[in-house]
Amino acid sequence: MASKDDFKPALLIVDLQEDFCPPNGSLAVAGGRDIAPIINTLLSLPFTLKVATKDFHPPDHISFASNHPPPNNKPFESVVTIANPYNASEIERTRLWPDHCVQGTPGAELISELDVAKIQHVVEKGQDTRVEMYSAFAAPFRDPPVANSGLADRLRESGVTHVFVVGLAMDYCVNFTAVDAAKEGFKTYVVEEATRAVDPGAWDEVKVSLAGHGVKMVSVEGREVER
Ligand code: VGL
Ligand code: ZN
Repeated sequence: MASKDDFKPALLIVDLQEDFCPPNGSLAVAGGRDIAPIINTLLSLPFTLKVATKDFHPPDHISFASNHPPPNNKPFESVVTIANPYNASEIERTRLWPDHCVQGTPGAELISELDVAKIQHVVEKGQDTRVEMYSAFAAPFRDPPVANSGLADRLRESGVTHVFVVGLAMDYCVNFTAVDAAKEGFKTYVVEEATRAVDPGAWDEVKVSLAGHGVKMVSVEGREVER
């Protein structure tokens, strides 16, 4: 028989920060601010644990186009190779961005529309200047792992079984965070109305990829969203 212990859900609010939101964010995601009300509604529900993540970069972060020499230094366009700092043979190709979410700047703040008083734990990520870190769990490097945030242990300590991911951006940090949550063994969902993409054209492709990793897209209506 299913018991209450079989369902201990966490809400993971990814990077709902000024720099990812119009009108002034340096890496504004279209409609990013519009998801705050629905996330506040989710925050009023009895989740076992409510977590917010913050992209939190030093000014010399490797993902900023401004920190690379020309000609391969165009925000949104250029792609560079990043190596695992502890194992140069493990490499990742990664896109460059405008400077964003710099530690201590207003752009790194959670947006004021968010009901932050209901958030119990904040994860800051992307502090290691040498690696990109879309996932709130760790950088993409696995051999050896880099920049473990401790989030998986925090969720397990609370007995969390299911993880509901919302926030920004659907095709980057929400995507990678949800995939890692599933890899960590949590039943993982992305709430469709509570996220927005940097590249809306990538939406369907990301959905298929999420499904391939066992992550389900759900709607606040309660039905599973068809893909
Ligand atoms: C993100 C690009 C760069 C995100 C973070 O939060 O999705 N995207 N850094
Ligand atoms: Zn970033």
